[in-house]
Amino acid sequence: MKKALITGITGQDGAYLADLLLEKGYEVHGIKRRSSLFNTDRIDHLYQDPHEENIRFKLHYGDLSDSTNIIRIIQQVQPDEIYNLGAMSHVKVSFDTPEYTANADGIGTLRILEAVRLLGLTEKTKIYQASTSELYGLVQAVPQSETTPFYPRSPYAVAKLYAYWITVNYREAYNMYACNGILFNHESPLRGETFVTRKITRGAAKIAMGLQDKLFLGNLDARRDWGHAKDYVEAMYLILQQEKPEDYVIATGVTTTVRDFVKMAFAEAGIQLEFTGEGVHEKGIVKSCTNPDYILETGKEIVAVDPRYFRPTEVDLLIGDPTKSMTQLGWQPKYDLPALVKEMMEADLNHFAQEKMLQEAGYRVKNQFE
Ligand code: NDP
Ligand code: GDR
Repeated sequence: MKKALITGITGQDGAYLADLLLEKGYEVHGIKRRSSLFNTDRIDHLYQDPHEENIRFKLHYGDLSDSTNIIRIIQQVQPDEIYNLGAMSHVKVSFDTPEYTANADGIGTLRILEAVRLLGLTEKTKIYQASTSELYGLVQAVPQSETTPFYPRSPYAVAKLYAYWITVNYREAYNMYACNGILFNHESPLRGETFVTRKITRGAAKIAMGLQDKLFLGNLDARRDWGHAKDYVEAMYLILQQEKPEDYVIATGVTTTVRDFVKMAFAEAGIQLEFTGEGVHEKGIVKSCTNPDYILETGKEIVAVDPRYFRPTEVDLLIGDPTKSMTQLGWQPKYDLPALVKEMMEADLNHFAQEKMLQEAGYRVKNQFE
C-alpha cells in the first residue's frame, strides 16, 4: 500500500486530495496544526478511529516552521509521496505577515526537502510542491506557461518563488523526484471564506436571503483563470506518477474579471446586477430579481467597492496555458466556470437557508465577524 503525507490537509486542496488518494487505495497521513478550536471541518468525514485496526487515514500535529517536527513525522511515516500544500496562502494577508509567510511558505518547503535528504529517502520519496500562478505577478506575457518569466508581486509570491526554485535545485542537485505544480486559482464550496470567489458566493447567498445588505469588494477589474479544486488535485496526483520529475502549469485557459464572477454568482440566485460608476465609486445595483423566494427591489445598491481590499501591488491578469499538462499528463478538467459558480452558489444558498432558520428560531446569534 502506498503512503502519502499531505501538509495542509485541513485546507481546501488537502481535503480534496485526501479524498482522492484514499479512493486510490493509499494510506494517507496529514499534518494538522494545533488550534484552540477544531480545524478539521473539511476532513471530518474521513475520520477513522485510531483504536481500530488497519487505519488508512492518520493525522499528526505539526507545523512547517518546526524542522525537528517535520523530520520526525517523515521518519515515522516513510512516505512514498509528499504533497506540500501547507502555506499561509492569502496574498493580501501576506503583506501584513511577511516574515511568517516567508518562514512557512518558503523555508517550510526547504525543511521538507532537507528532511527527505537527511533521512536518506531521496530515492523513495517523491515530492509535490504547491507552486502558484502568483509567481507570474506583473504581466510579462500571456497566456502564462512553464517558460514565462516570473515577477512576483507580494510577500506570498516571493516566498513561493523561493519554494519553487529550491524544489528545482534539490531535483537537480540530489536527483530527487521533486516537482512544482504551477496551479492557477482553483475554487470550490470548500474554499476559504476570505478568497474572492467564496466571499462573493457567500455574500450573494446572504443578500438573497436578507441576512446581509451589501457586499464590499476590492479590485473588480482583476482577471483570474478560475478552475475547480477537485480537478486540480487530480493533476497533483498525476504529476507524481510520471517517469521523470517535471514542472507543470495547471489552468483552464479562460480568464474572467471579478466583476463578471459577481454577476454570475448573483444570477444563480435569480438576481440580475448591473454596474455603474467607476473606480472606488463603482456600484452593483439590482436590475431585476426573478426569483420569488428572494425579494430585492430594483435599483437597490448591493455591491460596493471598499479600498481596504486593494493590495499594495496587484496581479492584474492571469490566464494559463495548460497545453503541457493536457498532452503529457493527459489531464482534463471536468468543470468550467459556470458549473463551478453553480456548485458554489448551491452550497452557500443551502447553508444560509439553514442558518436563517436557526437564527429565526433563536438557536444561533448572528456572527458579526462574517
Ligand atoms: P488553504 O489556505 O485552504 O489551506 C492551507 C493549509 O495550510 C491549511 O491546512 C493550513 O492549516 C495549512 N498551514 C498554514 N500554515 C501552516 C504552517 N505554518 N504549518 C503547517 N500547515 C500550515 O489553501 P489551499 O488549499 O487553497 O491551497 C493549498 C496550497 O496550494 C497552498 O500552499 C497554496 O498557497 C497553494 N495554491 C493554492 C491555489 C488556489 O487557488 N487554491 C493556487 C495555487 C497554489 P489551518 O487549517 O490550520 O489554517
Ligand atoms: P489570489 O486570490 O490573490 O489570486 O490568490 P483572491 O481570491 O484573494 O483574489 C483574487 C483577485 O480578486 C481581487 N479582489 C478581492 N480579493 C479578496 N480576497 N477579497 C476581496 O474583497 C476582493 N475584491 C477584489 C484581488 O485583488 C485579486 O486580484 C489565490 C490564493 O489561493 C493563493 O494562495 C494562490 O496562490 C493564488 O490564488 C493562485
